[in-house]
Amino acid sequence: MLPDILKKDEVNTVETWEKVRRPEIMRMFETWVYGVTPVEPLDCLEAKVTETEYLMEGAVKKETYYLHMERKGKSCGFHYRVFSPAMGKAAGAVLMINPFSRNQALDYPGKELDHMPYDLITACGYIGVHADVDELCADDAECYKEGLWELFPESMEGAAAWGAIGMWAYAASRVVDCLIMQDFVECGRIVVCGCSRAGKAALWCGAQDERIGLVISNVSGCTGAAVTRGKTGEHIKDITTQFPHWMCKHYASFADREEELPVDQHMLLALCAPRPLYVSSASEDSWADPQKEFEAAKLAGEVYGLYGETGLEGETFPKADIPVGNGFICYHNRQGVHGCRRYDWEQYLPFIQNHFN
Ligand code: GTR
Repeated sequence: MLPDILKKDEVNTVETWEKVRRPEIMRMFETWVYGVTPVEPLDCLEAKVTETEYLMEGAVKKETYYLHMERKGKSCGFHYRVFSPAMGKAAGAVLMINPFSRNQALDYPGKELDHMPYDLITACGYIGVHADVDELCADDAECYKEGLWELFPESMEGAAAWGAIGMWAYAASRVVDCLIMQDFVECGRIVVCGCSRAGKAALWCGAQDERIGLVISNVSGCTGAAVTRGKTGEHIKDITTQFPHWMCKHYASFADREEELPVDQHMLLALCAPRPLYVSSASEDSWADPQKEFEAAKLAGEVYGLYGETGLEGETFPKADIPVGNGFICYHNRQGVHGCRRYDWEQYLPFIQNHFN
């Protein structure tokens, strides 16, 4: 049985959601799934431009930044690229978490223009930001602790210590700090997005960082947007065996006993409320399970309802390439395989424009 987000209507006001139930669900995700994000401040957080170039005959400015962090004598950092429309202040920012830059074997994020389509994003008047978060936490069970982990040694003990997904989400929030500090965009007009493992990180980032105004999950599947109980394809046992460094150690203890996990992923989506949320799947991606991603997106609507907003109520699982939802939650199941494609962005961008403009 799925845990009930609103405890069978026991939670029926925004106030009890925000003061009681939401913090309770946050704590459960920290403790049992992604691990605890440290709250201790950094001693230094600084982003500097290392390279500037112009693309598309000068229509797009590309700046590469290095974000440097320090705490208690240790330091680490990573690069992110900002693609800006040449004219005027941006109407918003689309931040794409990219943990794939070191891993050449992963080709499904596709070409840069599929994964970070700066031409489409800047044409809408937004900046596109592509953050190479694996530079501060490698996607590697052997060495993921070399980097960001070392900045918070005291909070990193035990089975609820964070894993790579938590660290990538944290890194994305530090990019948000810089975008706001440098006056690129206003707080609340930042979208966080990710494909697959980065989609899981984007959802966790959006749940924790309420400065993010809109959240997009692209094929995030198991431990991302898909309800775990009853799903096809990847399960806790598979993900924690293949990628033991992604989540906290507690999570692996729920392999083959998913029914006992105090949360399920529809509750993670609900933590985005009342901010607009887009979930998308790919029709041939049964490992991620499109039906269960849709189910989670639909269930999350209960919390949007508390705020008087519409989710996906009344919708049934759609045919491929038919986007559904015209409120605060939208969904599509793109025809094809796992990955992020231009088709996906062609649906996300009007959704963002609808809510930001
Ligand atoms: C799958 C993996 C998933 C998903 C994705 C990825 O093979 O099992 O959990 O996140 O690919 O590599 O990012």
